[in-house]
Amino acid sequence: MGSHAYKICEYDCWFQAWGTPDISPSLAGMLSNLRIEEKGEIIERAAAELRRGLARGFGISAGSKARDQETLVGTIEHLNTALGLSLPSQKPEGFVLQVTDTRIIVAGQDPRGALYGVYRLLFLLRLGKITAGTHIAEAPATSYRIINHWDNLDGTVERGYAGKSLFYQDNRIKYDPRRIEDYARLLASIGINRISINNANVRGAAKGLITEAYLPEVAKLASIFRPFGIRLILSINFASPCVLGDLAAADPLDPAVASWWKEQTDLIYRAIPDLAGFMVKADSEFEPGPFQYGRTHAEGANMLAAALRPHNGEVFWRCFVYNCAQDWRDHSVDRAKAAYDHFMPLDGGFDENVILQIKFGPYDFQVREPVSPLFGALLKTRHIMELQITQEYTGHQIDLCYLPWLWEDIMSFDTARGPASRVRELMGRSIEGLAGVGNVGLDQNWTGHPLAQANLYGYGRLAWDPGLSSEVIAHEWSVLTFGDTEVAETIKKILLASYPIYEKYNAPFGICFMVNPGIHYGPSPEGYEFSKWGTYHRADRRSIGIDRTPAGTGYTEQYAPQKAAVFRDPACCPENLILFFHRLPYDYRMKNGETLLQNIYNTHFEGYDEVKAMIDTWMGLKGNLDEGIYASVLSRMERQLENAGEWRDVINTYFRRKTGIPDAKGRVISG
Ligand code: GCV
Repeated sequence: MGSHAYKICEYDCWFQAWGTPDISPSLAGMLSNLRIEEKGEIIERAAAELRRGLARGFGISAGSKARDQETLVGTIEHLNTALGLSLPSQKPEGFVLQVTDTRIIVAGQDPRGALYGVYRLLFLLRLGKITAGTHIAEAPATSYRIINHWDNLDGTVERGYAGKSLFYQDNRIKYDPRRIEDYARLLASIGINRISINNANVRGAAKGLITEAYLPEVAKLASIFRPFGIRLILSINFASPCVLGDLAAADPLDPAVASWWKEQTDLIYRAIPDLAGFMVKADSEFEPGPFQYGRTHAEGANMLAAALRPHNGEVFWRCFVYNCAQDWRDHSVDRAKAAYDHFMPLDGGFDENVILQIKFGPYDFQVREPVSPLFGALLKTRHIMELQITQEYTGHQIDLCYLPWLWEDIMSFDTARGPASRVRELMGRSIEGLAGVGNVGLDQNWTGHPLAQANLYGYGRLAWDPGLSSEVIAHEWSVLTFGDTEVAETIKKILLASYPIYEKYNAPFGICFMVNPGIHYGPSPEGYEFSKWGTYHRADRRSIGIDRTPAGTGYTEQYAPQKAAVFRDPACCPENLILFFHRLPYDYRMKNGETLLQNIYNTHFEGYDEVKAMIDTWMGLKGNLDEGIYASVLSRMERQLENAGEWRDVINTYFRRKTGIPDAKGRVISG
């Protein structure tokens, strides 16, 4: 096995000191002579990023002596006018990357495009994909490539597993500006262009973030992200006119409320003129919203949209709206139907600067749930898809779970509404982008689990190009992080195996929510069964699952007819989702000829064994990998094994007790 060529620095993520093995003298010659004549915050940042990347990454120090070899960076318009080039125009934020025998040109459609082109040049250099003759024209498929922080002003991070908040401490905005700049670099390098900096649950001091008490500090943060092409979003509390102002109610149709928001929004934009807008979690999990006043979500969102419109701001209105005070005895309510039921009737009723933010599935970032039926169905309302990069239900960044594997599956989902109706084909058309709940914190390596950096990297790459496979992303990330070595190849394989392994020892076949309530780590088969949250499986001694066909809750009918027909029929329904859609007896025959129960036993035994095998593979890397990373991953994998063992034993025992049926293969399941 080859050894790594350089000392890996976890903090640097996918920007390592790569060295120059793959760079020919002629490329090095061109790269050491940069010509960047354009002025402007982002273009100048692009120039600085190229200089920095070349120096730190490849040891090439770029001077600016005129020679017959050079690298040009600028906007297409500038380069065409100033240098008489005839570069073709690209889509917004796109770029052209051209390499001849004497010249490298990185030309952006706009300054952001040039910045993205610079990062692509650096990464492609490392991936060994730049040669004389390279000609790349690229633009992001989507306009909205957002990271959502669920950071609280006291410094905690809701569902954060990588240390405290990057932005806050003790109800103050407090951060290390160098670190924020490094974060902005990481994000811009994968194409992120917007970031919300506070929790969707706007509680406590965070309610005041939009007031003069905090705005000057928010503005300073915005100015660190700005040169990287990243605009801030603020999460707001719908009841602000009452909480911050002196109004008795926050009724969106009350002119006094609308004018309160207008004034407050004007004030906010005086501090941050390029704020991207507000994110709103309304009428959800105890957050206030328009329902309190008998108003619709369109009425609520449009009122805020009116205040934002003069500033080119937008409302990111979340569709995570459901009854979180359900009676578990009541079988007539199905939480899975909530988002579609609430928002589909409002299609066409939202203003142009309202963007609905829809979780990828109908529940809540479960390990396996179907894609929300709103995608493909909403035709007259702007919307984006929300993913979770932080591993709330996928192992808390203790267990290894490479999320692009799941996201590739989501992108492949065919909504069956018209031609080219796969999610990846809708991206950049009806689905205008992605919002991902971030996975970083103050941990030195950003993500807690060193390999969870791949999830952040993968998220950005997929928002940029939804057609990328999880394998390509894993390859890029592994090589950029670990070098082009056998170590990187092994780590790539470990990543690609990790999601199916996690899924095997988790809640079986799309049943969802068998986690410990509240914390959402570790098994508790009935943890949510008799609670108000609306996520039940109703296992008894014969059967398990909710019938979501027309004979049951009718959720299947929210999909296009062709899709509904697939989900309706257990014989056609994808087996990894079969318990999401159907109530089945334990002796139901799965495609492999074994019963549902036996499949549950099998997958849980296998999941545990596969974690063990993964640890063996990891241990095979000892000596060939940075000792610190090796040890920190190994210690997490050992905790993962414990977790997988807990899942295996709790789930298998639960079903063994319910059914009285032993494992057909005679393996030990506790009594
Ligand atoms: C920000 C889930 C999480 C909550 C989160 C919520 C949301 O319910 O458990 O922590 O709150 O989703 O997306 O708003």
